[in-house]
Amino acid sequence: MKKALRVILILLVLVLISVHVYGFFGIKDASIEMNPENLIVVEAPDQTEAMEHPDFIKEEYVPVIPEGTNIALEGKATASSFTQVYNARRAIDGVAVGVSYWEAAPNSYPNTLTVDLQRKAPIHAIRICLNPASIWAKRTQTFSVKISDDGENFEELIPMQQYTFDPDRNNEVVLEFDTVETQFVQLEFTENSGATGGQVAEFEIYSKES
Ligand SMILES: [Ca+2]
Repeated sequence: MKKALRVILILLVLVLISVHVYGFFGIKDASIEMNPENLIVVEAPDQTEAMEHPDFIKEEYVPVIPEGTNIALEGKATASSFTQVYNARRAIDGVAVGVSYWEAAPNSYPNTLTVDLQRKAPIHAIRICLNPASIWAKRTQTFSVKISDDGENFEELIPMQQYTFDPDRNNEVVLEFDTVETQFVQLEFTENSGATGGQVAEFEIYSKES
């Protein structure tokens, strides 16, 4: 009888140990964790939708190219002054990017930039460009437009006004007017909020008669 009791006790201890060990290794718990039904999936916000929000979209700007031909490319440019290497020729070389621009000597207003078209021609628009890169931050420049047949006696075509050059709008200012015949076109600058003198990367003068 004692022997039977000892066997029962041993079996009971073995059962308890096996349950304990089974639980100790957590096999049951691991299987629960691996079940996809028990996973909590946290979804990231939809970034595409967020980036398409109107507050994050820049209006696409299409550069304004006047009708006709830019005849300034055939002309000769002079200026009242220039700084470093930024001479007047750089304003009519057809390149608006990089360092191809004219800049007047510091604090020497008024500054003039003049193009001799080499002949009298009908013109109806001018386009003044700065480098369109965003490093050329938004600025204002105040200038007038004058014309002349002899390069000495100028008459005002467009009065002195302040214009905004904005890299989000190609850093360009386009002025259109009734066709006039002239050989010389001059810009006279009195202010530039982004530098100490007038700056022009391209001074384009448009004619429908090339
Ligand atoms: Ca240029």
